[in-house]
Amino acid sequence: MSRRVVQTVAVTAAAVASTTLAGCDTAKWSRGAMPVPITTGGHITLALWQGTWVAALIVGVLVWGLIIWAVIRFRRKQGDGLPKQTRYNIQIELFYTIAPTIMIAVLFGFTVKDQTELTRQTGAATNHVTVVGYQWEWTFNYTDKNTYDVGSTAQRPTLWLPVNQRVAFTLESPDVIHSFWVPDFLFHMDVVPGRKNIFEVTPDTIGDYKGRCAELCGAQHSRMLFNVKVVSQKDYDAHIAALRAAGQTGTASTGRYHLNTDTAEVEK
Ligand SMILES: [Cu+2]
Repeated sequence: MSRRVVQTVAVTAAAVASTTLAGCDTAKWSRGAMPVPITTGGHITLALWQGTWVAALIVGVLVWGLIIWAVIRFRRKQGDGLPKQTRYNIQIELFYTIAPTIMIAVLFGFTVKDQTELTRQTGAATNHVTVVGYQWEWTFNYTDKNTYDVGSTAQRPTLWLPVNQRVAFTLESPDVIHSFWVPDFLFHMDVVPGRKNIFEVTPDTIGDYKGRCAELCGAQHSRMLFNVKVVSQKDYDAHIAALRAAGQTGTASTGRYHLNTDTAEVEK
């Protein structure tokens, strides 16, 4: 390869890299475009994501290096004859079968370990929320507080959670499969009719966040949005008291909705 070609490639690569990286949030790059986790479990997911990328990059650099080395080292110098052909090389075939199998096994092992931790039920939750996802809204039943909140077409529902308190979610659906997703949790779980899906989280950062349905559940799927507020225990208690004062006591449970696409509302 001539020196001029090498220089052109290097300059182009540097220009592309600098324009791509300029203006990008470097912290976001280090998270692999993931949001900042707001739960203790979210940090586990983020570490798995970052570790997988690092492992993939190491393998990628090795493979790209070997490809470039082979292209340069074995480039055709003269004549049209084929170079020496290699086939049925048992060592190489064993290597490229066993090496990827080991890589996948390692990734699988870490994934199973983290998934087990993320879906572990400690039984130590101080708050219990039964989430009902239905076409096309969300209801949040604060079951141990005997109160609930429900969304309407006019107003998105807001899920309130006290900071640093373990919360146990039970997910229910009276119609089709939805998926309860708070992107900043770095976690989502399907909401399946006839099943009670359960998971726990501990939110550790006060703030306002967004939630959505992550399963294409029908024509108005895009309408299934909700807000999440992680607040101090004092603010949480005040909000629960306000819901009760507004007459929202008891449970707005599965199967008690008018499943009308335009006027989904709770029947009390
Ligand atoms: Cu949905």
